[in-house]
Amino acid sequence: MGINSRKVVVVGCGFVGSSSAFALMQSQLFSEMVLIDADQKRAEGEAIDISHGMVFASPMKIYAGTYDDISDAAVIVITAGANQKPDETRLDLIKKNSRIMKSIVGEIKKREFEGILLIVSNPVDILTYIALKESGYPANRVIGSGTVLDTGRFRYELGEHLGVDSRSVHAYIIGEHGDSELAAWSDARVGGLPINDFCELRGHFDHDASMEKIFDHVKNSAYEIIARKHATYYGIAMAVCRICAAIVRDEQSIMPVSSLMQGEYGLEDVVLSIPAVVDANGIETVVPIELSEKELAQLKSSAEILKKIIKENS
Ligand code: 6V0
Repeated sequence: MGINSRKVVVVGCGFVGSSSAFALMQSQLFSEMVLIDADQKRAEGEAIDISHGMVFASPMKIYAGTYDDISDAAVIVITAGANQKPDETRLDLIKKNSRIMKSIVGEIKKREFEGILLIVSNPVDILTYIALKESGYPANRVIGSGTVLDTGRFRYELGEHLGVDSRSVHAYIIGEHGDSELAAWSDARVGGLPINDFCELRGHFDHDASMEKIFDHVKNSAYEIIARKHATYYGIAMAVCRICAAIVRDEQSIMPVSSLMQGEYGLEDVVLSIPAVVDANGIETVVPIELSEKELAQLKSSAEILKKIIKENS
């Protein structure tokens, strides 16, 4: 059937799916958007509501559809599944959401879909691994949103701390999108300067304490938001939009999506986030940035945690 590069599908129209759809409508990246949810009425309501914003953005077709509408889509964004309740970790969602992911990928697989699967539901690394195995698609076509959001939060926090535009901060959160993630401090730069040099330029000298505080904020921000408003969705919606842009514009942008490790850092058969070049084919190549010994050990331990969970649940 071929790919219509201006068509996107969002499966799951809860907080994350509807916010992503709303952001995608405003982004003007697509001319057709299909919304699918187990609760068909919910998908219909979101499609109508979001369509009413179109006159203030630009024209496109938005409708609640079925899996028969997916075949020519460039990207299918999957956000279906339970979200974290206060005091739940992302990994607590595994049983419910892996069942949902398998059923959705089963439906997709029955059709001739040749585009990119973008997994957002949590635990995102495990569910991306499941989607990859269930679909049988090549690894470049199955991507998780991974630590793109966490990295956005990290750059935001660093930007605030240093009084600099967060877009001038180049620093990554890598590993699991969850409790075992880590900050790749040794690679972090601001405007080309190693991060500690930029900190000193701004009068900050207590690096260890600041690094710990900033990383804690980033790692715990989902918990902080959920404790206050029971879900997180705007940040991830923008991250979804950013990843879709890299795909449909064939941008070759570097972002820490989660993807299958194939020997990088000695890791195999596990999905987690390290920076990767993202283009129309999904993952063009991963970019194994240089890590300190401590960071490498943390990354390996994050991979072990994910592998153990995959093993326990397969
Ligand atoms: P929500 O508001 O409960 O929405 C979930 C939606 O999924 C509901 O509308 C359900 O009807 C629908 N759904 C359930 N089963 C199916 C199915 N089989 N087919 C189609 N639709 C189905 O949850 P929310 O939108 O808040 O969260 C969705 C997922 O995103 C959760 O797993 C979150 O943990 C995850 N998030 C991931 C983030 C990331 O960075 N990757 C960030 C925030 C949330």
